Amino acid sequence: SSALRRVSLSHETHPYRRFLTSQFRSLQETGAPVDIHPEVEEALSHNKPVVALESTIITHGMPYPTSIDMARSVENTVRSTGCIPATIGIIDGRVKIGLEPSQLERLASRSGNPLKISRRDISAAIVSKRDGGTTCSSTLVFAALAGIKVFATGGLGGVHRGGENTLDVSADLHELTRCSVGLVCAGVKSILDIGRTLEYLETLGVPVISYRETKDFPAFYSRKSGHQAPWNVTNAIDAARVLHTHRQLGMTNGALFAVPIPERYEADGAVIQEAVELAVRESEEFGISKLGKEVTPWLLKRVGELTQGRSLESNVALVRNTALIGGQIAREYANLAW
Ligand code: PSU
Ligand code: MN
Repeated sequence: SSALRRVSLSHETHPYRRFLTSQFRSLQETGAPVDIHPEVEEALSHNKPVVALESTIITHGMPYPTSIDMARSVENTVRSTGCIPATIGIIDGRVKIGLEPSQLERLASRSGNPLKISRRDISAAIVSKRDGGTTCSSTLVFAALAGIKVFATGGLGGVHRGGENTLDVSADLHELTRCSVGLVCAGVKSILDIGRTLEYLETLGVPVISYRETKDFPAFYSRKSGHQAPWNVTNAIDAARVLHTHRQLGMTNGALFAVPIPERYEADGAVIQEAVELAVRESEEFGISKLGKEVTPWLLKRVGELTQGRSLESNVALVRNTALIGGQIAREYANLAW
């Protein structure tokens, strides 16, 4: 029918579709070592919503088998919102945008000895045919490359405590200035200097938006950090509109949406906070805080030990929550015209 023809025609001529087609073509032409999962490619080319997910949280952020259970359940949460999940990682020197179940298992079990891959590591790790979990920074790179608009995870990296001296500032922050992706997370962990992280994001011009009734910026395990975000939104439509407006105005950087952990985990938050303080002190005492990329995984592991797994339970819950909100935002975004 003519109505159908119109739909498919407008589909082919849709600027987003054209953009993706050229992107895919140039990826193929350069022989880039990137495999976009057929389900993800199908969704992207029909302007169906996709949510990107990172994999350092799987390889270095949680112990096995919690990691694989979390990875699967978060993908299911994304599906429950009507979106397609694209967990991003590196397998045998190829970037996977959307992992097969066996590849997810391979990363989680660490059978291929995966590296923690941030932006700086990407190309050398590929040439060395390594496996890798992608951090927020490298996941942002690949989400943007594929044209995925929303990326959900637990915690963004940030300015480490003492960062004013050590210059240990996560590459995640700077990456948000390069990639036009909405990153949905539960704030930044209190293993970091949250105030300085927000200052740095302000300097970089990254929009920071609390996803709640107030501007309170959440602190991962607890709903409040004591710091304020400059903005808040209370629903997925407004969040999608912010991303959309940003793009309409030609601004090519990303935005950060911070969703507080569900209320029932708030009590655990206080207990976990004590463990965080102890772990940070230990990391300074043992010299861990000088070990670069090892610092964050060490602190995450130590907090898990000190809380006998309670931090892990909260962690899984908050990632599922951000995936749910991320899916809702991605769905609303797909309803907005380019
Ligand atoms: N915070 C968490 N869990 C994590 C990470 C951060 O609560 O798994 C991971 C994310 O992949 C993040 C990375 O992008 O650590 C930041 O590491 P670094 O501080 O080395 O930049
Ligand atoms: Mn660092």
